[in-house]
Amino acid sequence: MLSILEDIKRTGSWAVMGILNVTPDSFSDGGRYDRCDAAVEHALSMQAAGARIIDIGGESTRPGAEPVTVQHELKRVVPVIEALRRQSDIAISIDSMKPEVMQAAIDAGADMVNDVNALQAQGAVEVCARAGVPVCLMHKQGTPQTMQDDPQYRDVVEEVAVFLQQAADRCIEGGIAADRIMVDPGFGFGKTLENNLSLLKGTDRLCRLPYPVLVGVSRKSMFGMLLGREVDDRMVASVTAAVIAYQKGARLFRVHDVAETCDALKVCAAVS
Ligand code: 7PJ
Repeated sequence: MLSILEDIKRTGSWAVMGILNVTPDSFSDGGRYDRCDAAVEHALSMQAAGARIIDIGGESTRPGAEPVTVQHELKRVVPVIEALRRQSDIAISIDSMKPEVMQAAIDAGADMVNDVNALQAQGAVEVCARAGVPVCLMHKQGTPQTMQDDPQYRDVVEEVAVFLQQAADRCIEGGIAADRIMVDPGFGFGKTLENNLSLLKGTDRLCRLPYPVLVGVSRKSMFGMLLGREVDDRMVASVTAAVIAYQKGARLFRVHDVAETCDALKVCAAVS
């Protein structure tokens, strides 16, 4: 994982992170072995399609989603991380807000931590500092339960940039090396459609921070609002937004449609 970040900083290369949700609503019912098997199979297919990182999450952070306990989250993610680690050397990211889950995931073979809460939970910075893993710090306003109720900003791009810089400062003070930090504006996390579009347009401002920028726009509701399309019909919009973010300096892309995004980014890189 560290070499991916070094390449991005040294050569301006890019990387796609494939999304692997192991939440119950993402998988059909069945035995744990089946679900774990299916999850690993999907991860390997995303690797074959060009993903260099697999982001494994066991708690839905979609608007209105209910929180899950540490035990539940661990039961969902740890077997999948262990099984994927046995079958592949791909970089594994744990998508969690909980330090206990981060630690268990790292012990099971995860290489980085992706936290939509920017390591603000008590003990989260310590876990990541001690393990020496790269971290992705994301901005959100409010909690997943309430964040879409009435988001408010004076200048969304500036406020997100300041938040991310302060989050990074806090991590560095806590012992995380600066070269292990990525930042993410958090599309859809306490943002209106207008806020999301401002952030996409302002990605170049965020890329002036001294950290690689990761964007997650894949299939998000901003495209539902803009286009009136259902979640399974937002691939072209998602890839287009990834291309725009790339042109403005983003280099890490958290996506569902790995092959299509990789094609688009290869074209971008060939002319940049
Ligand atoms: C993001 C995420 C994102 C990062 C989710 C969804 C919601 N992590 N986890 N950035 N989104 N870093 O995929 O629709 O945008 S969950």
